[in-house]
Amino acid sequence: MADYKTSTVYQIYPKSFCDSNGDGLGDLRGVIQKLDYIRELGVDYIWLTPFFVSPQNDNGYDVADYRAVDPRYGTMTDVENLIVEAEKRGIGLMFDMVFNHTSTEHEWFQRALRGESKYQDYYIFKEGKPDMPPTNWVSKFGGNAWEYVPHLKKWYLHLFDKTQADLNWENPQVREEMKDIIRFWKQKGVKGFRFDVVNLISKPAVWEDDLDGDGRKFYTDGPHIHEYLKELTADTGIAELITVGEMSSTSLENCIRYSNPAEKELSMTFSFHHLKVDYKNGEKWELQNADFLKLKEILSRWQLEMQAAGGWNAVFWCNHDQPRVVSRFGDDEKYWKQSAKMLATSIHLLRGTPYIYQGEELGMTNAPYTDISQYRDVESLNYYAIMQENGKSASEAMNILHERSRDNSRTPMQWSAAPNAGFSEHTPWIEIPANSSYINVETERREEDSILNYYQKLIALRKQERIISEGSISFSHLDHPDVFAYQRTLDRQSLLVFNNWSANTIVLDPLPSDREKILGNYPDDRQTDGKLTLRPYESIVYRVSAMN
Ligand code: TEU
Repeated sequence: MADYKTSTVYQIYPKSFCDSNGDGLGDLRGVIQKLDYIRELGVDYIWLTPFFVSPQNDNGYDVADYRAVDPRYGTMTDVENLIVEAEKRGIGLMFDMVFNHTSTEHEWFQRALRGESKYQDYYIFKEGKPDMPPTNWVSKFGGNAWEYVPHLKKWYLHLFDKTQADLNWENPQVREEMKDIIRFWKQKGVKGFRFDVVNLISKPAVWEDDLDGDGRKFYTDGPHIHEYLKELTADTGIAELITVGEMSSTSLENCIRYSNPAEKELSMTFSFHHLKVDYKNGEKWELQNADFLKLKEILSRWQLEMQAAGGWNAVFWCNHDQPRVVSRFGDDEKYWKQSAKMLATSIHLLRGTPYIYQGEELGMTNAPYTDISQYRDVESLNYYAIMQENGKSASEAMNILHERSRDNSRTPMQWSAAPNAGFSEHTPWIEIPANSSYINVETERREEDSILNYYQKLIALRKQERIISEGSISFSHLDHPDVFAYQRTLDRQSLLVFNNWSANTIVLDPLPSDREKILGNYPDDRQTDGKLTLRPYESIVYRVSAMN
């Protein structure tokens, strides 16, 4: 498989990708049916979100059997066929390992409930009184992070939903179980692993209240996290594969350690600080306009410090938890096409491995839902109630959901203008936006200037230009209110990347005379008297002899 520095990863949320058996749910055979489309994109890996046996309280991030395929998605034979068929097309599969917690329907947790102490020690159970949780920590899905089990007279920890019980990684038997799960899928030909909230697995030795927060300071990038990752990687041989850790509320210092090859932990990390610049006071459920200067500060700092220290970023805007980037940071109406392409250019030429979330390459938008009954996500439904308990009106809560809900990225993939966007012959499990009439694969394949065709050019460019995967990076115009600009340099050449994040027309400094335009999201290159003019949401990439 391709080296992760020249690769692009395509994320598939199977429940919303393609329904092959007409039940309204996407499935693994649907993914197999679309492999030629994915190959046409030019990507190297598919990150498949969990399809393992699960009660689906968190759409599969509540795993009840790590080695078995949930019948909703298909069979083990389907998985094996998917791995083989993808490999035939030069595509490796990256599976999603949810190792911070299991579903409370997992056999281990059920045996713990039956009083088996071995399995109680697989989780974080604490004796206590029914009205006194061990700490005041708050679940990331709202409410208490502890659930009381009356017949055991114990609490168990769940950083997410109460049906997602946190595993006790301090227990060597738990670590061995996790390694065996990795070995099981590795020997089936899986070529990569994404580790879900993996920086939360190491819990503190002392359990105490958080007097000024929700408890995350005690378990985020916890005391033994680097030891556990080194052990997991060394004992399973996954250093030869592509691995990425989802790092919730992490630090740059830790991400350097997680991703520097000398540390033998992971290939790269997902961090989310750049995706909180529209969170008011850092709160997801409080809206504010995106702070563009802060976004550039975060992106440039992480790029420069990871470069200096030998770390490696996953670079991305979208995933199954985030709103659609063209609605969030672009303009999904007047400048829909230009801004979607500009956002892609902004991220794909950075130093790191780009991730594309299904439908992002089409410019799919947020869901235009108007009623709470249209939402499905456990986090969204919980916070719809919590926001109103905290004084927001129902319409204010709906407005916030429209901007923040994870369902924005979980509407079905838009394949065509046909009913149900070609996703299914049956009513889909979640509603499809009406704009699937023009935002879809079939339509965009036919359009020379489509967002889809632009993504293909970007993906191909990473393979053609070593300067993108190996070059150094530096930034300019960091204090400009509308422009995100950076330079990539290798040997005697530089790429100059300019992105106008606004509807304003911008005029910048004179350009080197030896410039060669290699990419842009407008059809022509209208430059006058040596200055650089950027039209609304315009991106331009020039090759020049190395800037000093
Ligand atoms: O996400 C963890 C995570 O950081 C997000 O869920 C975030 O906390 C949430 O959206 C609030 O902003 C991973 C998975 O990507 C997510 O789908 C799961 O729900 C979660 O872990 C629990 O497994």
